[in-house]
Amino acid sequence: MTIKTILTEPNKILRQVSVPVEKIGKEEQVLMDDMLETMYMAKGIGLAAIQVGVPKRIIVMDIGNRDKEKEPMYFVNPIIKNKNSKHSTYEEGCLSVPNQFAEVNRPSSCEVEYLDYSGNKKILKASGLLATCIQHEMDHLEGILFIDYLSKLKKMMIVKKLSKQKNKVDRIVV
Ligand code: GNR
Ligand code: NI
Repeated sequence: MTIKTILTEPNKILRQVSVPVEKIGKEEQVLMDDMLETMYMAKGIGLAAIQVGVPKRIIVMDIGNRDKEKEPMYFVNPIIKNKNSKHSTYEEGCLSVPNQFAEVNRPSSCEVEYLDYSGNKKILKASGLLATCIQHEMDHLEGILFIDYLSKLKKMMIVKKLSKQKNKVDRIVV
């Protein structure tokens, strides 16, 4: 398995719309394995393929307790259905927006139809953190980041901070 580099904002690749997977083959399964390992290494609870630079509609998640056994979940070509009209607010973070957190309002529950690791069709009813996380990941497939929901000013401040941070890192590397 391979740890991949997670792309961070600002990066145009993160704004791409990801493409449906036609067939889940070895290549897709290796990608899912690598994504999961990368996500665990970064201490995240979810990761979309575009975050490692691959524009395919693939998501991995594990919202389980970190100390307990791993509970990996794989979503290929997910579709969200029956979004609850009741919303709830979560403090969200994103591995592509490092060290920045903000409250985001989303439907409190939803259903998601998807293919699993082996290509079997599944339907999952999600609520709580699971619902929030799956919607956050679905946004990545459309090129949307949680900071897009914030006020222009808040978003600008975050992007500015991240740009500065990137320049710093570049200087050290160079
Ligand atoms: O690790 C993550 N935590 C998180 C917390 C609240 C809402 C969404 C998330 S997803 C995030 C990992 C990530 O960036 N996935 O795309
Ligand atoms: Ni994210």
